[in-house]
Amino acid sequence: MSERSELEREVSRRRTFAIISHPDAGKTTLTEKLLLYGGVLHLAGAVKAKRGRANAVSDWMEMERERGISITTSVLQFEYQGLQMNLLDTPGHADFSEDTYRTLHAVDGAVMLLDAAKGVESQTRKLFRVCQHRSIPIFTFVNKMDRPGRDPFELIGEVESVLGIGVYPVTWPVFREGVFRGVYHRMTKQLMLFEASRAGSSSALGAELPPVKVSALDDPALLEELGMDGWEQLQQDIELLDEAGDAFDKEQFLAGKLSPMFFGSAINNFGLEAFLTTFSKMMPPPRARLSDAGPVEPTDKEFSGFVFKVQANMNPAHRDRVAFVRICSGRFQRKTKVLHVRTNREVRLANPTQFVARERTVVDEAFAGDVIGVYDPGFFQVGDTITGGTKLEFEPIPSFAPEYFKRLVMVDPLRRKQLVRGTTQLAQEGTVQLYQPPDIRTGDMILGAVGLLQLEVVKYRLTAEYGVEVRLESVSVKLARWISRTDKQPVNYTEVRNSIDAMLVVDVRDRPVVLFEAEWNLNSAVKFHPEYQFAETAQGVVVRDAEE
Ligand SMILES: Nc1nc2c(ncn2[C@@H]2O[C@H](COP(=O)(O)OP(=O)(O)OP(=O)(O)O)[C@@H](O)[C@H]2O)c(=O)[nH]1
Ligand SMILES: [Mg+2]
Repeated sequence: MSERSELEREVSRRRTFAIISHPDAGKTTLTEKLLLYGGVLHLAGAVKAKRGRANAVSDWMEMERERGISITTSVLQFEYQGLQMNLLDTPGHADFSEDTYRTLHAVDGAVMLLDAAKGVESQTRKLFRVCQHRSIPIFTFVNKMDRPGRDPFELIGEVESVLGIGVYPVTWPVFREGVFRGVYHRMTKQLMLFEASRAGSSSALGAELPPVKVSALDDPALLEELGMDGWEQLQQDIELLDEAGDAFDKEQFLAGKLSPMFFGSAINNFGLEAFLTTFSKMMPPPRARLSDAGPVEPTDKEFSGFVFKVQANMNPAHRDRVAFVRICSGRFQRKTKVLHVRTNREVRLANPTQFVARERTVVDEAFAGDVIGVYDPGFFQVGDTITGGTKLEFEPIPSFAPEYFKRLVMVDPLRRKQLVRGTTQLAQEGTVQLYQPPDIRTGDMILGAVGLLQLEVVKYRLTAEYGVEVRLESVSVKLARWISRTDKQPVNYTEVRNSIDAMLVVDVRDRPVVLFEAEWNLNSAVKFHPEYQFAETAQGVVVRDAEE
């Protein structure tokens, strides 16, 4: 087979997507169940109680396991029906949303989870907006159907009105006396029933797949299964959907304007097979990505990709750092050199790996659409482009101005070296912003974060991963802005210090930042110093919730 057609074939079987939602909707649970269907996990059902779920594969970080929440995005690869899936399980908590925003840059589609009882929640709204900004297809999965929830029609209405997107229900929930009994697939016109004894159970079921019975909607046996009420309800619902709803419009779907909706219960494996088989048919392969040199097609022969995440200490035994690369075009081959565009250096990507969470396998080759991890000696930054030689750069990934600030105080001054290493690495990862006075690296360290929990993570990880105890003290800083000159000249630090009522510091990449005590100081700086720009993001677009 020619190289060209092999590349095309490989790219066409890549599917790269993120699972997003408000905290606790069940992303990690769904992730594990999908891996189970992909044959990767022999023991799914590891996400049990909120705490102490020692086996959750994608929540590998010590603190995630203790608290039962996801703190950082996890990358998981599995094969399903000949497709190579790259799944990214994101954290739901708003304090970690920067991580999720970056991840959304790396995917071609998203699965948005809703809790059946809660519908569209605040964080769902924000993340959805980021997806919309990128015009990627979005699937909706209504989870936790095993529990009393809202009316499915009401949920559709809420998604449509709150998110401003069309909804096409692909599966539809079926009940018997209010208990979730199965789903009807409107495209294949099949009904899948779950074993009655398991309906309503909320406990993880272990590795087995639940038995599924398929029959047609007009099967008289159905009456017996669902009872008169359930049977009538189903006929009515389907009739209503067929009459009132729009037909499925593929163009709208691909543009992220129409979301196929599914119902189920991740923890019980209910409705997942119907979801996954249809998802794999609908989810598109990688598409062209924008760069400053124009669109880059995934089937372009030259390799290209960008770093969307850097993560230190994934493996406590190695204490190394991994840069996550989304491949945008071509084929990646181990041991070949690539161009690191920002520094204009040729680098050899060492230890390219694919993941099931923390488990790594070395890969010899990977294709556009794949997410791989590469060993990072310390020079990769989020947003960096790498190519086979062409000098192009993909769209920048924004980093946000923090809203919470703390002064970092060491408990044991003898461990300063470890502290500097730890804070620098965590800041380079993007876990937190680290501010220090320019030039003097022995001065105060100030941490800035988008959410308070981020600061706790830093404190925890400094102890767990670097053996440094720290105290976080309050500091009178309210706002941080990246400062640059309107005329693009370099910023003169002395001039800034003399003219602007703020603390001048630099971030971990040596970019000047001014820290203001109050909104008022910022406003006056903006007003009286038009020669400067005060930016809320280090680069790129601001994706902010308008209501905030
Ligand atoms: N009843 C019920 N509970 C579920 C279902 N799916 C998940 N859960 C529970 O919901 C809780 C949260 O699940 P996770 O999978 O950790 O949720 P998440 O969305 O990954 O949470 P974050 O990553 O912290 O945002 C856990 O206690 C799960 O057991 C479901 O289908 N039914
Ligand atoms: Mg999670």
